[in-house]
Amino acid sequence: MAIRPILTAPDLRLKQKSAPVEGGVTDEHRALMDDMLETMYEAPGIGLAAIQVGVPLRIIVMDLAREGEEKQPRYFVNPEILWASEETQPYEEGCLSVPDFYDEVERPARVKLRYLNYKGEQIEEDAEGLFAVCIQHEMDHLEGVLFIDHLSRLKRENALRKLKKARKEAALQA
Ligand code: K2U
Ligand code: ZN
Repeated sequence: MAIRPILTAPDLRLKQKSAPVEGGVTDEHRALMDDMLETMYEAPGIGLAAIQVGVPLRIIVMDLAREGEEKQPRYFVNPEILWASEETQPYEEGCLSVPDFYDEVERPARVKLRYLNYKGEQIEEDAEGLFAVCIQHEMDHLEGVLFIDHLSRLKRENALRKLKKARKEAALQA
C-alpha cells in the first residue's frame, strides 16, 4: 500500500468527469482502493474519490468510524443514486482538495445507492445522516464538482483566492 498525493484546487484535473470501471473490479482496482484508504486515513479524512489522487475512475472509499472505534472501511465502485429524498439537510462540509475552507451545503437527507463493492458484488443500500452527506460529496467529485461549486460565487471566489495565496506562499518557502 502507498500514500498518494492529494490534488488541491484549483488543479484542473479535479474538474474532470471520471469514467466508469469497465469489466468488473480487478486486483488493480483493489490495489488503488487500498492506496486511497491509506491516503484518506493519513490526511485524515472520512471519504476520498479516486480523482483526488489523480485517477479519473468512478471509485470512492469511505470510513465513518469515530475516533477510537474499530475502522469500518467502505468501497464504492461505479456508485449510482437510484433515489433521493425531497427533504434536504444542511451540513458544514470540508474537502481534502479544498484545504482549510468549510461552509454549509444543503443536500438530500436520504439517498438509495447502487454500487459494486470491493469484491465486485452489486449492492443496493440506503444512506442517511453523515453517510448520505459523504457519499453525495464524493459522487460530486466523480462529476468534477467540488463542494464550493454549490456556494455563492463570492464564497467560491474567496475560497479559491485563499488557496492560490496559500500555494504561492508555500512555493516561496520551498
Ligand atoms: O472528499 C473529501 O475531500 C473527503 C471529505 C469528505 C467529507 C466532506 C464533507 C462532509 C463529510 C465528508 C473529507 O473527509 S473532509 C474532512 C471531514 C472530516 C470529518 C467530517 C467532515 C469532513
Ligand atoms: Zn472532497
